[in-house]
Amino acid sequence: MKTETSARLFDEAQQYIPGGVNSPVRAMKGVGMPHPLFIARAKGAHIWDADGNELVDFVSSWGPMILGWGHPDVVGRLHAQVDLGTSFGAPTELEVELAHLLCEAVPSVEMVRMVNSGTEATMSAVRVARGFTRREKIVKFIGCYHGHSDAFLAAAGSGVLTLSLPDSPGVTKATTADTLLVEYNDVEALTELFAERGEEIATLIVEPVAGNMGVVPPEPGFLEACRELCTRYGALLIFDEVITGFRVAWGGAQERFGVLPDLTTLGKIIGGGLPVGAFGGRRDIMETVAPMGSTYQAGTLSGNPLAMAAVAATLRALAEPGVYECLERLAHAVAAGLSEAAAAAGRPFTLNQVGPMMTLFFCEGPVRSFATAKHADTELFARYWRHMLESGVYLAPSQFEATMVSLALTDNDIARAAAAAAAFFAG
Ligand code: KE4
Repeated sequence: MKTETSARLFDEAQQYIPGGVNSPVRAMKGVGMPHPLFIARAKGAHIWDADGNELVDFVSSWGPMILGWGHPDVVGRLHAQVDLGTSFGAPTELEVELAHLLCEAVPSVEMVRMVNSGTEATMSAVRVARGFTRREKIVKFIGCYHGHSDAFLAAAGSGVLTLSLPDSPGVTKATTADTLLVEYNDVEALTELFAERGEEIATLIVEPVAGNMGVVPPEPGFLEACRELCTRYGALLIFDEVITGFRVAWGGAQERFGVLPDLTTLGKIIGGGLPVGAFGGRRDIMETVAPMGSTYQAGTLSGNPLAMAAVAATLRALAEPGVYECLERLAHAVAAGLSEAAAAAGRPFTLNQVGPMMTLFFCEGPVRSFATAKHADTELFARYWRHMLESGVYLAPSQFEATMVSLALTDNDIARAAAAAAAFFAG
């Protein structure tokens, strides 16, 4: 596959942008590429790189593009808004309409605040939870990613239960000392932690379906335990639905699994490809947010009309009857194509899937936590990823990310991916 233009652009990009990319995972280091692909345009479920290579996309820009690219309603609404003005720094009618729509759609959300990224949403939700409970400790799960604010950049420390240490230069020990870590799906360890420190815990934040260690579904009882322990000890439960929101169901994972958090964070899909995040939840909690309450949170471009135009068009398209049934059908076809290929070749693999998000792990299962996900053969995954790319199929360039299904995928696209995977595993 010719990629000279991407190579040239990468050489130049590295002079002016750290690592040549504006977000690390785009560098494609996890799949042994000498340089990332620079993308020129996209339409439907297809992308074209700077060298003109056409690829079937299963990344969806890490989740947002669930409608595919160029959806006429989204494009039309954006064009119209450009002529009306892209940002006023003042409230608009559209923000009211969308706040109402989000409160209708997400079961536990009674009030919502728009922000500009998933990181802003989770950072703000944790601050609100700490302000509301007047407590400082937060609980997160190893392998879950909630954006790059300091409190979340914590690595498992030494053997002491849940001790965490900074996972990045620039993050202080004092910050991560308030972050307690537990393995995903480990109800026993979580229960033990709450028994020991429950009175100090402001909030537990969880990806209700983990997507950042590869896809790891909640085992039966796990989300219920998170809910019950938070209720029992007076902590707030935050569902980080930046990936799962409007992906695994119209009402997100909380609708699909029937567990209601106190706060929910959203991003990705709701922005339809523009920078949008949101946090919301119980009215009594959200009323503590400035200017109504004293917990401060702000943003110049929060709720800006251009982004809200994309939100409105995207959510209206997703609200159409039959959309999520169609997504489930497409997702199962993708999963079948990939897993049958591996099974036919007798290769060890584990497919984890929750509707339109999935990961094919290159190891025996079950993959139920980061500790087990780490058994995956990342070298083999990298060879698989490069084979799929050469076959015209663009997957997330990391074993520890998700294959995202969009409504724009055709049966031909899915057949192409299945054939490419079969060729790889048979090789
Ligand atoms: P952003 O700040 O990147 O919009 O969202 C942070 C975030 C929060 N919560 C969850 C569950 C997330 O998955 C993310 C961001 N996800 C990564 C990839 N899985 C974004 C890709 C990137 O970092 O470039």
